[in-house]
Amino acid sequence: MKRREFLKIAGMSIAATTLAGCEFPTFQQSQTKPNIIVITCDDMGYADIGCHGCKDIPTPNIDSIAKKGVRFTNGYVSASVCSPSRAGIMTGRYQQRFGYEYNPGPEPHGIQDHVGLPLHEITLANITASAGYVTGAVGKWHLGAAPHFHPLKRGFDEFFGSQHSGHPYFGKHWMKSNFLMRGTTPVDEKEHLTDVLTREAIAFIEHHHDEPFFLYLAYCAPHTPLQVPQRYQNSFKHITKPVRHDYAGLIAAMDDGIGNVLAQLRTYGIEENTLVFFLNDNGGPGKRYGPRNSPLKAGKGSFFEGGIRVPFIVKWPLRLLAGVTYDHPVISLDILPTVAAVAGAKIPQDRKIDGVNLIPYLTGQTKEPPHKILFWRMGDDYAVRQGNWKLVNTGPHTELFDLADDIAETRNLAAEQPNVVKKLTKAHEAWNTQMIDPLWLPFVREPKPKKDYENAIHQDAGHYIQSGKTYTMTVKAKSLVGTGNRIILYCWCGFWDIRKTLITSADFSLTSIMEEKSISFDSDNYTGRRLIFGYKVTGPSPSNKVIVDRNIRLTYTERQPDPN
Ligand SMILES: [Ca+2]
Repeated sequence: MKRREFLKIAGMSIAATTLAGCEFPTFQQSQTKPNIIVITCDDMGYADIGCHGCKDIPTPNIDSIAKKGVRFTNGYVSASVCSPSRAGIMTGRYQQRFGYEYNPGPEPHGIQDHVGLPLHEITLANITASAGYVTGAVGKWHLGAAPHFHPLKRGFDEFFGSQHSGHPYFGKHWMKSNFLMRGTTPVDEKEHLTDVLTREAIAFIEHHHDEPFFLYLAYCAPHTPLQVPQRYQNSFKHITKPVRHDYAGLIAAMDDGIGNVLAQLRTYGIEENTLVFFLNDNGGPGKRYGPRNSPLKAGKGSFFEGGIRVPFIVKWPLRLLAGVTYDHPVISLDILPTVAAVAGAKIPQDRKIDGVNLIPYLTGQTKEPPHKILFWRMGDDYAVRQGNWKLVNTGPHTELFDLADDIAETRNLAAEQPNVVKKLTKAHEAWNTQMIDPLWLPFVREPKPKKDYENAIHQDAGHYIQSGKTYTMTVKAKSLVGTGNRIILYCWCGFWDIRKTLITSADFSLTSIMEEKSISFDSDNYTGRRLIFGYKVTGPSPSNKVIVDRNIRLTYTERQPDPN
């Protein structure tokens, strides 16, 4: 078959620059088992990598996976939030088959014995281990925090990371159960978490390059908190919006890390026969946190395309073509059967595996689309994709889109196409009967009474607190009339950017003269956390009788050594 003809049939398109000289490698070239690496990132925007058109953040290393492999233009995950998405990746099954519908909540919700990947489920690590692979997980686990859900109990030989959920890049997590660990032993890290995870992935390859290995590398980036490594603080001066600027630093650190991991494969001469998947676990959560999902609609938590269509790329130089795109819909559930086939492992026969082995589709052996239909569900919300039709049901609203010419889901065709709506709804109902009820309900945070200082006027300083410093905030204010009016100054640090912890506050009486008032704190207990500052005026007549100079000064100096 002529190559061009083959590509058309297989639903692939090829970049003009890579067409010349392409030859399909044959399976016989490899007598040894390929190594397998699955790299996930966390909450990245659809439009935030170069091969998806990103202009302001360079991602040459992620792009290099696409240049040397296959990029899925309709690549989906099975959930729009972190943890259920990882349950789908890890099992190759719609996670609703085993009740994994919602994220585990914070303590104590998320550390219960039944909140995690059920023990009867078979993981990617079980599959590869059964074929003689050494297995390692590095990064965010997020498939249960109780001891029996630990990666070492789920088929992995080695683990470095946090078990409960993601982890901040500097400092400790606010949940006691979510510490960094090697195996099960807590570790204390001073470096940026992305660099730490890269270091561990590189070490894993170094230790196991001469045997078949499976590495699951789950970066926490670019999920909040937006704590940027120092070396990228000045790398993105062209990005003026502070949140996007910091987010860019997190992407850059991860992209560089991925570059170092890929370089390690070259160091040992095993790049050609290593299969690498790269994908994001769910859509970007919105511009407020830095990501961009354009041209897709909505983001994390939604079944519009922005929540579930993600960057999804695979390379295996020995077997797959380089620099091509594959346009039929695929889903993260396909990773497990693909990995099983590549590893020469048996697929469990006692359960439904929803994913398919993608290799025959990517090599042209199979010309049909891998999936006739795809489903999503979280609570009462659901979505269905069949061909180019996409049904999205959110509560009482049912919307239908033709993704062929409306990727942004702007034109609801439900009223014009009632038969399509009926057909997809019926398909969803049939699929739904195979799923079970959620094993746990979503965590709902009880609204807490507002603390006094939460009514204060406050501002994000756009600065991460550095160690060994004394920080000072200075405000000028006066009271126009009467006595008793006061100003209270506050410094907070942000954890997940929105959760504030009070560092210090002080209450000052005001006079009729504009005077400076300041508060200071030593930085060491708050290093790496985002500085937020603010003030509140109070007293018998503060509302229009107190003048505060908008020019609030924040300074920091090296802390004076202790005289003792
Ligand atoms: Ca996520």
